[in-house]
Amino acid sequence: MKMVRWILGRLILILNAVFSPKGLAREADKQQEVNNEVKKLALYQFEACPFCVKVRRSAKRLNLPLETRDAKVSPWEQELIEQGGARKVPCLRIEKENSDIEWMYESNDIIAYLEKRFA
Ligand SMILES: N[C@@H](CCC(=O)N[C@@H](CS)C(=O)NCC(=O)O)C(=O)O
Repeated sequence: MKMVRWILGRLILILNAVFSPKGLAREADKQQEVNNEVKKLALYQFEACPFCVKVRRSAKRLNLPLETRDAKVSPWEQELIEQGGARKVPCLRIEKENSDIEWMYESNDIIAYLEKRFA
């Protein structure tokens, strides 16, 4: 079972690389603004998780230099469990303007949030 999951994961990564989405084009100053805003976001993820791939593709489509953190390794795994509340990925860590932190689970919710904010 572990082997099947590993093979499927690799297949997803290959297909993702082959059919990589095109990034949204913005004026240089607008892109710089977006890049600065994205510094307040981090995606806790597993490399070959299909839900994480879906979110990464959305970030790529929106041309967001989104930081990814491997939730299988320290310290991100502990941070996700202790601060986010569950060892489940994808999870988007959002630093708000007032420095509050929001932990957003569910790939569809994360994608909707990114599109609403950056599309
Ligand atoms: N409905 C969730 C499903 C997420 C999900 O099932 N993630 C798996 C990885 S693919 C997970 O975090 N499992 C917990 C674990 O492996 O410890 C979404 O769309 O984000």
